[in-house]
Amino acid sequence: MNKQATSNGAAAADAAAVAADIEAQRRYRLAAKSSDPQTMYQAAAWSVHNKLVDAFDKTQEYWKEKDPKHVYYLSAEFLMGRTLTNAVHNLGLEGEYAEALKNLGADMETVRSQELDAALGNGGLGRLAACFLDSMATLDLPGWGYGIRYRYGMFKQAVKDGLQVELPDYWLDAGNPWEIRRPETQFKVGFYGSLDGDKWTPSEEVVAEAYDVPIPGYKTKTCSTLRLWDALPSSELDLAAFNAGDYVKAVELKRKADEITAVLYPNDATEEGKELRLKQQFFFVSASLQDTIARYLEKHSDLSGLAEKATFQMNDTHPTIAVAELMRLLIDVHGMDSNAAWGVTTKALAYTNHTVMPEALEKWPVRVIGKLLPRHMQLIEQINTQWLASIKDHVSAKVAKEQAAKKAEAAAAAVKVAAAAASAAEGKEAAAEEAKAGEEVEEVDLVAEALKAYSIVQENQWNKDEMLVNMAYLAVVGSFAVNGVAAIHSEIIKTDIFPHFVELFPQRFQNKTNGVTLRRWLAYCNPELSALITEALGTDAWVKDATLLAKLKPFAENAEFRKRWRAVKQAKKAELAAHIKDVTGYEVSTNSMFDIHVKRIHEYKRQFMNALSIIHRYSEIKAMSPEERKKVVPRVCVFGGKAASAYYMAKKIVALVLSIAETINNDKEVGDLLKVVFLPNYNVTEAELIIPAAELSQHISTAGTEASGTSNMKFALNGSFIIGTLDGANIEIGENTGFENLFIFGIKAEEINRLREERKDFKDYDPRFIAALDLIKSGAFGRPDYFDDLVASISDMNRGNDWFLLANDFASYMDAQAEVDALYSDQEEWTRRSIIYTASNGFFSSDRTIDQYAREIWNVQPCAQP
Ligand code: 26M
Repeated sequence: MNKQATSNGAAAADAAAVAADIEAQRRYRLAAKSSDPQTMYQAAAWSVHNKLVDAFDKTQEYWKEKDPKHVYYLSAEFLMGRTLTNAVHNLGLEGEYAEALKNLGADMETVRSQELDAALGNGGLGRLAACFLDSMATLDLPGWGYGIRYRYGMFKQAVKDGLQVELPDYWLDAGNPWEIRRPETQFKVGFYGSLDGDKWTPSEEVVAEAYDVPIPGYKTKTCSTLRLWDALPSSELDLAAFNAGDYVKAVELKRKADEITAVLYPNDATEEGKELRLKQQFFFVSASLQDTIARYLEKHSDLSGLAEKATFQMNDTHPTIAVAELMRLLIDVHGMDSNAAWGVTTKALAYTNHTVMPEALEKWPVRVIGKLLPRHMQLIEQINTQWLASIKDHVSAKVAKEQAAKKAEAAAAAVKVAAAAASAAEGKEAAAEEAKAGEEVEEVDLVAEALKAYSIVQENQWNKDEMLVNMAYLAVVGSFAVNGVAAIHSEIIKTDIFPHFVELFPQRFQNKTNGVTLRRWLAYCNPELSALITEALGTDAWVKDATLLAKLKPFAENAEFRKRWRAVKQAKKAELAAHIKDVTGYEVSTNSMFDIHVKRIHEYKRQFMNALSIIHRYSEIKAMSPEERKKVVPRVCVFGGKAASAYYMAKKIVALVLSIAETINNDKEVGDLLKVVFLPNYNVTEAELIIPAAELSQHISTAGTEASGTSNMKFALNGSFIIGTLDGANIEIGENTGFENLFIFGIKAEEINRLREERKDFKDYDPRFIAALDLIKSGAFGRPDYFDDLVASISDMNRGNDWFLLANDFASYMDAQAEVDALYSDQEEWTRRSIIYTASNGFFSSDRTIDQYAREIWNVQPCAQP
């Protein structure tokens, strides 16, 4: 957007100043003479760092003085990606930096590509947190992110011998110019130890030290912070050990502290129940709460009004130990009585749910919490006891009502039976007596039984000897607001996950449909399309006001505009094609349709179903005459995504895609009609290259399983069509874009329970589905044995039994694919609708999402410097 800025005198002067600054950084901070790309990246980054520090200091001073209410976004993950160009863009200095680097003999593209991704997150949830930070700053909302400074982020995925291998992501290797270490901001965090009454003496203690990552808003002075905690050995214990001459113990303390922030757990759906993970969660939550309380007490004399100045938004259940920790801090450290503390806690905390997958819902064994955090386990038991007591009347009434209904039914039935046997009068009497018998005793048991459904502490259904803390229940009880992340998902959590809680407080449950930042996901990852949009609208104001994108709609009817739109897509496809050649060696034609399926690999996301549809397409092409082949719409099917290292089936899915790619791409008969590519190491930076090049993108989860999805929004905003199910935010994208513009297929969420029960016999499945599986089994793609378990998971009644219903959806998926091909053959119409996608989906800007959170949950107002 600042491209033209360099042509005027002021900007040229600015560029000269920037160049001088970069030079100074190289000379004095790096003491480097070389101008290799890495050095130039470091020098440029440090110069941007300084500008961010200025903006950051001013913002934080201003907020300190004004003391507005803040939101604190507690998240175990922030998937930030690269910072340099994004920060430069948000500072409005793109032209200046490009010019300055040019004058120094470097070029922006080469320099920018030196930066390693900050991948402190798994996928959707972590990237959402990063988009939210960008929007909070852009909207001038007083808000901080709080998380963990992992030294190893999400693993790097490489492909070796046709399989995924995981490599450590030591992202801090070359230093991190985007953080400010705060040795003056430290808090102690204790673990283990013993309880004497309610007095806890931890036996292990570490120090949390803050690192601030400045978050610049777009075209605003506001620069907020992401505060990440590192763990150090507690200096007192450390010194004591050294003084006692116990060198080994001192080193051991250091190792224990290091371990806490060493690595991000690379699971995005399965709960492992590892003690270290709970330690991480408590570590960052405790430090963040202590930090907030300390700042609050600088301005206020007691903590009773904390919730008027702070909301803590819990990003999934990962920070849910905050419910107990805030209670502990208020009661044990600040002397508040427990009722008052509960009042403050439940006014300060809010919880976002991101999944309905049972295996992802965190349940920590009482034993594990009790050992690591004995005082917290005691508090959770107390919270639970009080909670169950407070709802006992409600539950008794409910049970009594249900019993009365049952009795009336039973009595009516008895009357019928008796009437048939003897006289009606005798029958009635007998029925009434029967109903009375043992009634009192029974009802007490029934209430106790019914209360179990509301209990935060519950039996492990797989192991009756173990009790678990249901962290989602703790979050719901401890929060004033609970939200899902798309309309359908917010309904499903009410009916399937928390129905008992909805009964008690329906107002607590809300929806906040996810969004993505248009800065990173349109303006900056697709500058060509952005320039075209800006030219058409006559302003770049859409970058901050996404509703303006709607004004693009009339341009869809303009043939000249469509031609230019197509040209941009072609250019982005060419960039991706070059990248594909680079990393996989495969040559793909930019005349083919670019069909993209990128996201974490998971059975519920059904990459396997896409692979089967490709196998079917391949078989069809193979069976065609040369004449028929001329009518085939050529496709490049691109996959990307990481499989959690211990996720057996997901790894097989990656292997399958790699195998079919090898067979199909080397089949001369097929040529450009079909290519399959697995792009390794899908991450934020790869996404920025892939998404703008997409023409079709796949969001094909089993209805009711994908909470929202956020890449679907990014693709839609970049003019890519969606083939997908009625799941997550696909539904709202359909409402905004017009369902006629999406390729929707498959069953509906409300059908899945029924379908799971009345499964067809395998031999009655769609023959194309069976044939595709047979081709895998035949060894057509190599390694038939290796894929046995994968094939069995969707075809064997005794092994998985197609839990995600691929077979049910396959036929309608293929129909939708046929529609895709038909429409693609009409490039004018395709392009027209592509423009409609971009024009229709401004709603999915995270600015809108954050504005809704601020108004409807946080009650936080913008606080911009004049
Ligand atoms: C849990 C325990 C131990 C280790 C890791 C985890 C864990 C980490 C991340 C579990 C789930 C995690 O992320 C889930 C996630 O990314 N959910 C996605 O959230 C997006 C943002 O709301 C939604 O768009 C996606 O639909 C949803 O799958």
